[in-house]
Amino acid sequence: MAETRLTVLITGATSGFGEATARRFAREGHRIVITGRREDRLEILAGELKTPVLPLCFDVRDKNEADRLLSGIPGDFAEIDVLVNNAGLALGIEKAHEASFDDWETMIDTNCKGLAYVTRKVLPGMVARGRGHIVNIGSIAATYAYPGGNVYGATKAFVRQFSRNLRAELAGTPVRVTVIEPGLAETEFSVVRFHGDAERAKKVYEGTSPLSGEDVADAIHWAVTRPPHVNVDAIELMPVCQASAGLSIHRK
Ligand code: NDP
Ligand code: 8X3
Repeated sequence: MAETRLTVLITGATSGFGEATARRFAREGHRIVITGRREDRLEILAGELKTPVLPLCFDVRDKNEADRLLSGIPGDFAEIDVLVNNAGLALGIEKAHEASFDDWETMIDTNCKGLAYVTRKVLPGMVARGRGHIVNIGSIAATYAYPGGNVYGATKAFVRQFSRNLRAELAGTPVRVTVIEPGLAETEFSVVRFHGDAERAKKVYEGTSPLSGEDVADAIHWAVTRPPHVNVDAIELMPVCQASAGLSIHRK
């Protein structure tokens, strides 16, 4: 049992970083609210975590449903101490002039608008209670451009700047804000990006030692467990096999 039991809400806990983060905090006895669209996975995870767990099945793009469920969080779970805004996705790797606009809209609606809805809903309680920590999951794609990164990278730049602005606005309150920006990590991310093509997704990680969900959960956990006067503003982490390669020059 943790010395201080926190209530931790993690969006997108049905796989990858979110699931690993739920398991990490649950191991220490914290109360966990897990969310995602796949109800079966939420139920299975809730059954496996040996700590109080509340599964909330909703799509972060659905503002009304997010409002309804987050307003109705019962009893002990209602006072969120830590919000991990993790739900998100990349769709497609085509260059901008060939990419699907539907994919772009889905990324903007999920990674920007969904994250903003959940934050707007949870943040007032944190400020009123005088405690709380928002951890936003950005990406190295916010900083480093790559072909096919177009709107995905831009949504993650939104996440980074939104996090910085929250920090600026919350100075003077005890509420903390962190943005975590991972690089190559093997989760279901690439299967989703390639619209379910698991073979193509596997190739992304061939010959590499990518980050795992647990590596990112570890960074989140570290940021959250610093002393209350310490705000970890940002963490950028990559696997050792990855590095920013700088600018490219196209020659005729
Ligand atoms: P996964 O695909 O494994 O997990 C994504 C999670 O987000 C799932 O639980 C999914 O749940 C949830 N999710 C997606 N869309 C929605 C939605 N509309 N409503 C609610 N939940 C949603 O990928 P990762 O764990 O890798 O990704 C987690 C975050 O990390 C994302 O924001 C991603 O952009 C970011 N990231 C990933 C990197 C990587 O290389 N893997 C690197 C840097 C950042 P469900 O489908 O059940 O709704
Ligand atoms: C995921 C990392 O480099 O595939 O955010 O965009 S990358």
